[in-house]
Formats: sequence, C-alpha cells, structure tokens
Amino acid sequence: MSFTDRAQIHVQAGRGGNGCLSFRREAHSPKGGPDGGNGGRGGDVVLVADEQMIDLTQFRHAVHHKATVGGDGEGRNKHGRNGGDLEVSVPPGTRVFRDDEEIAVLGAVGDRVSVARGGGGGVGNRAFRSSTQRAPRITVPGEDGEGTWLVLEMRLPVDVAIVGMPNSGKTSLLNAVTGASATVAPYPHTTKEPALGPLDDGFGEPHLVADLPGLAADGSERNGAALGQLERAKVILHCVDASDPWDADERIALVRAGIAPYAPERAREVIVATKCDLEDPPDGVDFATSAETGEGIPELREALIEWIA
Ligand SMILES: Nc1nc2c(ncn2[C@@H]2O[C@H](COP(=O)(O)OP(=O)(O)OP(=O)(O)O)[C@@H](O)[C@H]2O)c(=O)[nH]1
Ligand SMILES: [Mg+2]
Repeated sequence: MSFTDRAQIHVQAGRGGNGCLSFRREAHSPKGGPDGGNGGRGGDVVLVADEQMIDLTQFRHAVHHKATVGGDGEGRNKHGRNGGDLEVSVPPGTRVFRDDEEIAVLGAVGDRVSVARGGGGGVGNRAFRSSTQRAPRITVPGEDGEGTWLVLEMRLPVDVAIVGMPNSGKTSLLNAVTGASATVAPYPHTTKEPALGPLDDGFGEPHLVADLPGLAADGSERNGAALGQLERAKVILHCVDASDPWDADERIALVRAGIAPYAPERAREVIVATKCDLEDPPDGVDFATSAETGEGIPELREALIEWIA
C-alpha cells in the first residue's frame, strides 16, 4: 500500500460578471432609459470531505481547480448568472494550509470550507439612473475571484506506528506483522515515505500499521510529514536493531527525542528488538523479534490486537 499524504493545489474562484451599458431602443421610444443589468457573482471553490477519498494521490495530477465565472449583465435589465461553486472532494482528515498557516481542518465526512471567494458581480448602468442622471454611462466591472496556492495534508487513521533509526528493520517488521510487501534493502533511508499495512483482528475493519521513516541516523528529523502521521497512533513500535554495535540505550534516547514533538502522550510505546537472529536482544526490551525467522512476531501481533481493539 502506498499513498500520498501531502499535495499542493491552486484554487481559483470565478471572476464576477461585468455590469452592462445599455439603453432601451424601441421603435416607439428612441431615447429609452438605461437598461444595463448587473453581472453575476463568481463561483467559490469549496473543499468537501468525501468518504470515497482515501488519500491525496489524485492531486498529483489535478493541481488547478477553477470555479465558474459570473455571467455579464445584459440589456433589457437582464442580470448575469451567478457562477457555480466548484466543489473539490478531499479525504476526511485533510488539513489545509495557506502560507504555512493552517486555515482549516476537514475532520468528518461532509465537512465543507470555502477556500477561495468568488468575485462580486459588476453593476449595470440601469442602477445609476436617478432624477439628475437620466442617461448614465457608468458601469462597474466584475471583481476578480480569489486565487491562492494551498497545501493539503492528511492524517491517516494509523493505529500502530513503527519508528526507529534508519536501517533498523522497520519495514521488515511492518511486512512481517501485516503481510505487506514494502521494499526492504540493506542501507539506510530505503523507505522515503510512510508505508502501510493492515492488521486484521478478525472483527470488522483492519487497523492500519505504518512504517514512519522520519529520522536521520543522529535522531534528527528528516521527514516531518511522515512523523506527523504519529498523531493518531495508539501504539508506537520503537525498533532497536539487535545487531547494531552502538549502545542501545543511546539509540533509544535519540529516537525518543526525535519523535517527541509528534508522539501523542497517550500512545503506548513498545520497544521491539529486531534482527534477533543475528544477535541477542539488548536488555530490557519488550519484544525480541526476527523478521527473518519469524521469532516473536505472533506474540507481537497478538499483543497489538489486544491493545488497539
Ligand atoms: N538477519 C536479519 N536481517 C534483517 C531483519 N530485519 C531486517 N533485516 C535487514 O536489515 C536491513 C534493513 O531492513 P529494513 O526493513 O529495510 O529497515 P528500515 O528500518 O525499514 O530501513 P530504512 O527504510 O532504510 O530506514 C535489510 O537488509 C533487511 O534485510 C531480521 O530480522 N533479520
Ligand atoms: Mg524502510
């Protein structure tokens, strides 16, 4: 399973229609009064949380989103049509940022937020008629619609998050626990974006397990968006490579510090030694596992299902 949890889009609301300059021209009244109608309002761009949307993948290609312009006013005092609002479906859990500032969260199915306002309609010359101005030649053009770049970010309903140093066996553990087939390789930073697998408890919907490759080898952050997916985690699986000669307590402390800004306080942290077929696990770990031999995996799965049920 792969997914896109971040996208940049441009939204453009519709321009308002122009006001019309027109005078009545009829056979029996050659000098008729002003009858230019007003322009219609431009359409807004509205984001709507839609349960059919799983992630933000479709915005890789659909970058520009434009609402309809308002119709121009016409003679005989006809007003222009209002432009239709453009509804853009986003997955529930989408956050919306403009200039790095969060402007909206669409948490639940059906939530809607207008992100670009359509321009007001212009004014036709009929509106300027008065006792002193019998034949006004004044009109007001429609206003521009708002246009802006937005960043969308999505928080997945991740129940179990796997963290740890680069190359510590996170993806192998994800694959072993969930049967996913994410890429594993013998060097750091193989996984650039979160990888997902389902954990099926035998009842209802499977729970999501995510491998969150967010840290550099010194424990500093290298992918904040990936670590952001920790937000909804109930359990954090903290991988410690048993075959790594570097002191395990030091590595654990670095990873903890690296994820601290993102890890929810209520989440349960579980220390999982990986690669235990190569070396004995460090002291004090909660689980000793090997993705190679399957050691410790059934026990870990069972415990996970119990914790997140
Ligand atoms: N012997 C043995 N090797 C393992 C085990 N788990 C992972 N490895 C190896 O360790 C290397 C790294 O494993 P990954 O699962 O890619 O580790 P990762 O933490 O996802 O790595 P990055 O995504 O690059 O940060 C690979 O060569 C794996 O084959 C294990 O249980 N036993
Ligand atoms: Mg990986």
